[in-house]
Amino acid sequence: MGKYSLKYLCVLMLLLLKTGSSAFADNGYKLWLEYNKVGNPQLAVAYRQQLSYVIFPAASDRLKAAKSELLTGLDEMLTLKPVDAKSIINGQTIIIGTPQLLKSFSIAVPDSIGGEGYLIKTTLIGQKKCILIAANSDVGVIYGVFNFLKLIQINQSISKLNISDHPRMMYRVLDHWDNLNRTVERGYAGSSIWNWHKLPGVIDQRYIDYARANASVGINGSVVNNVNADALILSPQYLLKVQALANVFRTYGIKIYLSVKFSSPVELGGLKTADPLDPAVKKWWTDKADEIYSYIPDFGGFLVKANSEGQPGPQSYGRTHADGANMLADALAPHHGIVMWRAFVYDNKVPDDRFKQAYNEFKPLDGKFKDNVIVQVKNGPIDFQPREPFHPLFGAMPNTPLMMEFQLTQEYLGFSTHLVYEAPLFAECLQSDTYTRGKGSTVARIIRGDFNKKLITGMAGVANIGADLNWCGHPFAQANWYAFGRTAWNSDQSPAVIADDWLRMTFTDDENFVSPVKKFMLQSRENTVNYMAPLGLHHIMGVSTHYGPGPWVDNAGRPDWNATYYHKADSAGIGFDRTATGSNALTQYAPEVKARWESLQTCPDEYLLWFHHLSWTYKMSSGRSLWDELVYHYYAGAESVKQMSRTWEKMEGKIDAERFSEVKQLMQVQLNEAITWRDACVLYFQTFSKMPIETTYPKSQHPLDYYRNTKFYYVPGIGGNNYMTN
Ligand code: GCW
Repeated sequence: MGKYSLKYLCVLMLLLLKTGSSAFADNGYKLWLEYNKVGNPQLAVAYRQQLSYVIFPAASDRLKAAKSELLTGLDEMLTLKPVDAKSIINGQTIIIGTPQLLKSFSIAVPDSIGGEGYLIKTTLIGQKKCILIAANSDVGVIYGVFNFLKLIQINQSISKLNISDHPRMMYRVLDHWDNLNRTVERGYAGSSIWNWHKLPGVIDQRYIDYARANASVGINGSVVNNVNADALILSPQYLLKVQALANVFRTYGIKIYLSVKFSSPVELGGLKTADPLDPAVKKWWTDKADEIYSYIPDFGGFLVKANSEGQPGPQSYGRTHADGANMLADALAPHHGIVMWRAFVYDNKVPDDRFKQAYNEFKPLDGKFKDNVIVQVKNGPIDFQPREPFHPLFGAMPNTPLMMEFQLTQEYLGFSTHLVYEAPLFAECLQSDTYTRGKGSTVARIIRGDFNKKLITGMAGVANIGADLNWCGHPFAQANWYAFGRTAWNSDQSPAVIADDWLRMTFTDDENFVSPVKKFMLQSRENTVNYMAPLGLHHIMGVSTHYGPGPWVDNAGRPDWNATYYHKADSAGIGFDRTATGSNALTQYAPEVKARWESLQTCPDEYLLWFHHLSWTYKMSSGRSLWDELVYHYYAGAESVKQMSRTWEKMEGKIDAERFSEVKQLMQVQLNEAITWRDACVLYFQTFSKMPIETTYPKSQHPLDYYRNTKFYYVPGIGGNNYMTN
């Protein structure tokens, strides 16, 4: 091949790569920060014109990071390198900064946007038109820059901007369930991104990109280790590694937190006890906190799982959760750290209904926690099931800050082979009305402190991130990380808007792609509820691995780990009676909520079997019998996956070939697994109902025993050598 033709080919290749041609591969590493070229030529010209000059003197690390992001984004999307300017060129300048810089241009930044908020607006400064990004702090500037870049990513006009935004929640935190040996509990995207062995010496580019991605959606905290914690994390050797991560995160406004094991004073400190009221124990934690802050001056604080699933805790010494949390809070308070104390507790004594335990243990402690403690409550009362009613603790502890805990990793939503967009799940819980402060006291308003301004506020998401090239295992699982950040920032944002932005930023702005794909994203969680656990069924997955269906599980280590404990199917019917004739868990809700869910006239189908045990022939509002309705939902769920994959096939050529093909294959796996869920559950429940499955439905390919006897080896999400099975 001649010299020129080779050069020509290279240039052509580069051009094609730059335009994001769908013929080329994209492994998804860049997440929603793809910074695709702006395809519309007029728009690109207008952007370039308005952004020809930049006034952005960046002195601090954070401002430098913000500036570098801005320049990278503009270069990648517009092939634009704006000229660094000192004065404003009319209509062609973007000016960015905090009050200090903006003072010289006589621009005031309003206090109302707070420490982390920002303004993005078109304005006149000395008769000259320009775009202004302003914030009260460096981190506010970072958020402003990311959101400005987003406008270009989603191809919005920047001619008349007037945006003012700030986070509604103080602590917006990812919880990693990552072990020090790099396994990830309930992780489905490869091993832990934290390479503890190479830390602190080697700073992987991933840590920086992780922090960038978080900052782009306003996440400001990261708990880097599993709540089933290893005491070693507090050893000097590991604290040095944690410090190295903290140094990376700090640039992007992210604080580092650690999960701590309550027995650390014994395991690490050699004390005889971890009793929170013991002076030596208190001293141990106070000294430990001082030591941590000597490494990491802006350390965020501790996350604690205590007296739950075998973890040590204050109750082992006859003390309460408040005693334990407050002791740690005292140790952190001089440094302004916080304690996130989890309410996910259920003890071994097997209560009448696990649903009620957290409320029973925590409600009496309302108002007894120190100001820097926040109680972290899972969205529902059992455990991140495909659908749960909101946790009855929301609204029940008016004098205690409650931090929402959502699970982004899809432990109960099909791991990383099922496309499930979780924003509708978040919204369903957050918009639920607790009625505890009258009509309209939604979960969102409770946790953001609308009814008690003194409280600290926060939201946590159990991370779905691993060392897979695309971070989250499934290309669409990235949307859950993204949506979590956006929701924690402002829980009133609609799942549709978030999905729309994410699709445009991650894949393409092509309406013929965005619109059909957004539609199925919004439907995807309901699909999965349908083929896994419709009508309020819950906890019917495989034992221990939590993979695949396991409605027959009746011999797990504890009664409340059995599926049969929850569905209670028998010849008379199915469902958990939580009304007055049953466990009476409904009394934990406000009277309005209780009344609605306990009456069969008003209880929505979605929650029916959460609260009622009903006969197989019970007549549903659709006119079908309960049995027929159940079967209908299982079949509709699997069918919807088929429809989704048909829509996806039409997307070929609209995005890069690599992610197109990966999603296509994953959808086939999802379909097969959905059919397995459907057939296994329908056949199993039929052994009780003894009622027929309509002949128009496709028959199960296998008998029930086939599903019961199928073993799955090396299911991801469990550490160590635990390779078995259901
Ligand atoms: O649902 C259970 C998970 C455990 C997890 C626990 C928790 C980290 O199966 O793997 O442990 O919840 O939230 O503490």
